[in-house]
Amino acid sequence: MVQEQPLARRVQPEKQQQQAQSPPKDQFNVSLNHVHALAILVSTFHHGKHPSAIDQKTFGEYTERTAFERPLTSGVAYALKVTHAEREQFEKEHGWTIKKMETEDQTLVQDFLPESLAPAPIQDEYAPVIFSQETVSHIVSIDMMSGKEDRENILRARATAKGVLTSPFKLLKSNHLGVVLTFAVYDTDLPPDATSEHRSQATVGYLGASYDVPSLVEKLLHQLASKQTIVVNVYDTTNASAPVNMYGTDVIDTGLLHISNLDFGDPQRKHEMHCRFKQKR
Ligand code: WA2
Repeated sequence: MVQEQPLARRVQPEKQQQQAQSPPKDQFNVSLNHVHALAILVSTFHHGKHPSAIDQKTFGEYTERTAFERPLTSGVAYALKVTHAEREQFEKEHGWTIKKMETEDQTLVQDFLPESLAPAPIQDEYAPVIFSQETVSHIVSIDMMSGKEDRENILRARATAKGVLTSPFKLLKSNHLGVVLTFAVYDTDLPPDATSEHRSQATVGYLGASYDVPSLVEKLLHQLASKQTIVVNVYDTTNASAPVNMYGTDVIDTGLLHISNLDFGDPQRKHEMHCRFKQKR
């Protein structure tokens, strides 16, 4: 007898195949749009309903089942805006303390456990992660404002009401170079001409997605027929005179070089992917 597969299993393989044929540019675009839609989902069903219709279990299942919509991301999470005055009540409600992001001493990946992290020191406000896709569950309870790159992204996302991207930095746990995309979630419909202070005040949280550069290059290479012979370098070229190498090592000139722009969706950041054949042809 043929057993009917669960819905997730039936939909995903076809979708994955469809997207495997799309150029990287379109894959970044669909990922960006879906992360934006997740921010609206949280606004509608978590902040817009009393009681909320979203908890960690729903968020985890929904984001796992829709992972095919964000083909190049390694995980998504939602952090809440918590002021210092609200901290005690927040921690009592959740049954855990807001943790500080530890960026040093991460050489032992297996030692990375949120429960072993120190409480966040006193700040005006915090951005603790309350919901996460299973793939990034290690960031739950961590104050995203205690990490330099995450903090800058949060501030720029809420001031601009746009999807914004960090510079490349070492992601937690994997220790791989990556970037984070952030959308702010607001408690009211903001007029297009709202000031950045108005936007900041109306902010209730931050929906973010991480892109792990080595695994994203791996995914892109698997979509090429002749992956064995292609050498890839990825650069952050935001500062054209000082490109940051994000992936790949020594560059050997074999004569054939193909450069493509990687568009993560934030016009303030520029990236290039350089592909060349390993052997001279
Ligand atoms: N997500 C995954 N790994 C990380 C990381 C991150 N930030 N920061 C360092 N390693 C919840 O913008 C809000 C995700 C931050 C969102």
